[in-house]
Amino acid sequence: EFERIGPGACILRGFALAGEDGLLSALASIEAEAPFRRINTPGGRPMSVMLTSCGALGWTSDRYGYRYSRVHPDTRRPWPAMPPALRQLACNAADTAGFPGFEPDACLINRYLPGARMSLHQDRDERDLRAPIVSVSLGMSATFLFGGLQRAERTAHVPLHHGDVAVWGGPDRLRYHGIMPLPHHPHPVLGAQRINLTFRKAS
Ligand code: MD5
Ligand code: FE
Repeated sequence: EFERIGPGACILRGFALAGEDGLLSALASIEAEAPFRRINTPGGRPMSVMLTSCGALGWTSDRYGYRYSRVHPDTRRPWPAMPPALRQLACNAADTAGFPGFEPDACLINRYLPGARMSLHQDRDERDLRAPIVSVSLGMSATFLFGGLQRAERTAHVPLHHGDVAVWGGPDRLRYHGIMPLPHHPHPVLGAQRINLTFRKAS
């Protein structure tokens, strides 16, 4: 099911469900190698979301700002490789949404516990903004905030459920967006958490 929400943005409902088992086992091994961590914003405030990464580049922050790094900030080791099944899912979704030839080199993985949120922001730390971002939602449902190119523009509220895949590219790549605080509605498979994977071409 193809749900267009902007000229370059669409939601593929349930697109990740066919490969759910492979996705969850890949996630478990990434998490074992690079556990979720809470990071602070450059301003020093802890984010409510916990994160990890796989692929050549991982997204982190320190007091100097947000950036992509080739190594985990604590262990100084490279991030876990991007499992082929994950890359394939992201490329299939990008293709389906009209962005053929997507070559992600970073997958940021966010974990939301009940009450966690992500305030309105743009994703602009990637070098090539012509590449789309592919986002896979797992676990508890969330309300996605889809804004405009200016922070003050009104936001549309879009529900995202387990297995949904969203693709943001072209004229929608730099839209402000966020996630409303997560309600406590445990998911039958993942329990009281929401996991979001975002595939990016960072360099
Ligand atoms: C999430 N994550 O559900 C979201 C999904 C992040 C983040 O926002 O930065 O980790 S990605 C949603 C997204 C990405 C790029 C553009 C747009 C939305 N957009 O134009 O709306 O944890
Ligand atoms: Fe974002």
